[in-house]
Amino acid sequence: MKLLLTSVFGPYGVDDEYGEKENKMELFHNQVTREQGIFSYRFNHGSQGLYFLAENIDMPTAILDFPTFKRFKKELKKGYDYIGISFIIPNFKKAKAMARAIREFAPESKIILGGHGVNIPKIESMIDHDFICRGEGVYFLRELFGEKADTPIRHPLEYSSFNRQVMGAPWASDSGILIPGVGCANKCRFCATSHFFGSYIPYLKTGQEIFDVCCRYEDERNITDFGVLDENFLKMKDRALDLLELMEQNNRRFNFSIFTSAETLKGIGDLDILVRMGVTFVWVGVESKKEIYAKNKGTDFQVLFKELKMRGISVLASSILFLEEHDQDTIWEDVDFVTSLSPDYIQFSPLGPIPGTKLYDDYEKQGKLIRTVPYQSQHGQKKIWFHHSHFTRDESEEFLLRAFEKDYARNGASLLRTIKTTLEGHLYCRNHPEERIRTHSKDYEKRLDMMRYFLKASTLFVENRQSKVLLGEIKTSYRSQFGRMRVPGLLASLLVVLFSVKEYLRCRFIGDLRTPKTSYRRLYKPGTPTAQPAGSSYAHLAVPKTPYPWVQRPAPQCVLSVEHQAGQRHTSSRLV
Ligand code: B12
Ligand code: SF4
Repeated sequence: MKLLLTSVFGPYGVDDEYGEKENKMELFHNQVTREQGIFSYRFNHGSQGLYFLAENIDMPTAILDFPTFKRFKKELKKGYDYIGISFIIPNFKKAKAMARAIREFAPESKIILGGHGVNIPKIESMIDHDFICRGEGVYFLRELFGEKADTPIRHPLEYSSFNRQVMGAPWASDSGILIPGVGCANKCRFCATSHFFGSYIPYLKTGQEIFDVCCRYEDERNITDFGVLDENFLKMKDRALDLLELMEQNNRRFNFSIFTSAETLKGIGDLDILVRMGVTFVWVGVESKKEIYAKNKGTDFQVLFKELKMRGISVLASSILFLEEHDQDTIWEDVDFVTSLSPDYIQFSPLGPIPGTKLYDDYEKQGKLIRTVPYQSQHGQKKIWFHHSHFTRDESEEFLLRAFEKDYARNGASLLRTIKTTLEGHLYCRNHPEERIRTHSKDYEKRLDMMRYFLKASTLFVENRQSKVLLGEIKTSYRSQFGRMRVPGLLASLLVVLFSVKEYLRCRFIGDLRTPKTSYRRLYKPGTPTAQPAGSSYAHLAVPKTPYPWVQRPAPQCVLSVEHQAGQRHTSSRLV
């Protein structure tokens, strides 16, 4: 018996019969820094759910991530007993075409549908299938295959992102993914994930379990930076504090980029705890100036963000446009509010009634859903798909664009904002009365070393007044904190300039599309000697083509795989 798990096929981010050009397979470039030109970050993220599922079932499983349709059809010939397709709502048409191809080319294979796409109403009559997993997948598959449901969760070791580029310069994959749990208990009205999973489902239930996974990452892969895929990581406060205690007791230093909420941060109390934990990036939902959501009640975001940033913690704030109370004037009050908080990054999302959520049910009852908008257009980077009293669909596209532009003009390039925040954090730690905070200044220093190489290219490409102001402040601060740049640093900076010129020309004359390559992981059974080392499927994509070798830091004294030596070159200096 064997299983194939696959994501939907590419190309992504193009106008074709399956999708739209606005639906790129990129987080920052599509949803956050999208209007920041060459300053926009270019990262790809693997389909983590597939690796997580494969690691936690005994059934031998192969993984096909980002296939082409042709490659997918070729794989079908291998005679899988089960084929699981993971898809989200905007990729409905792709999932449907894949299921049809399975019936045609592998009629013996059983089809399992999973991922957020299964929330589409009447999905069972729309896509060929044998099984549908609605919500959490590990326990579903274990049950389907007759495996023991209560086997402890095995956490895979995977890169958080790959194929990374900042200003055209390759940025090695040096951070791992951590998935402590799925879902969220808060169940905000619009939120897809909290409704999809019912409530919060912890995979790693204790601080010790998280700590053990982090140690495995460090011992086996030399990874100490983590992107944490957990909707509200610190909400289980005791788990977080136990993790911190273990890190400090065992002198293990990790860094975390997390999703959280105002309410949870306030619950933590002393924000120095975040510094001690190594939290360097937080994604917080501001949503609106009005306190519509319980998680934001009584929060002074000005103070909260200031406190985070002065500690060197980069803030990504998300804000929702086209709420019921927005008209063509009041919408700017919210844009003005969130941009005035000066977070390092802003994600503007149009309100999106997503099946399964309370918002969707409400809008369905009120007859607000526009039924003629196809699923591939319901991705949130172009037009709304409901009737709004004050915005047409075309206007929504225009307002969304202008909100991103406003943030860029008012706050400057996110790359520069985050460098400034890191500089502030370095000073904060260096001058802190407590030794356990002071020791963290070294981590900031390493990141800042790397970030400094981007200043020359930034000077060349700076696009607006606020970015210029930031650049000036940053340069002064570097000189006062670290002195002048040395020759190796200057050479690295020039290399970044070359990369950025090349990238600028590529975007100008060829187009700015970047799409992940297919990644295939051969059949394996977790925990057996034949198991492929986790992370290997992306390793060829993760290694930067020409990093800046002469500024290489001495490698730690331990034996690393070839992949790792390459990926190691500038660890510790990660933006997200
Ligand atoms: C990482 C991520 C991305 C990555 C994509 C990586 C990839 N390779 O696909 C990037 C940044 C590129 C991205 C892009 C987009 N994303 Co996205 N993304 C996420 C995010 C933050 C994490 C996904 C994840 O890995 N979760 C962890 C794993 C463990 O959970 P999971 O994937 O859901 O899998 C579990 C179950 O669903 C189930 N399962 C999943 N698949 C399968 C398959 C089988 C066979 C089985 C049995 C079970 C199963 O089992 C797993 C374990 O329980 C989620 C939000 C979230 N926190 O989940 C949004 C999310 C999935 N994205 C979403 C959206 C809308 C988008 C975009 C359209 C946004 C945009 N406009 O740019 C684009 C689409 C890009 C494209 N062309 O397809 C929505 C989907 C909404 C919906 N109902 O369809 C989510 C839920 C965010 C939200 N709005 O709440 N995204
Ligand atoms: S706090 Fe965030 S993750 Fe939790 S329900 Fe609200 S929006 Fe969703």
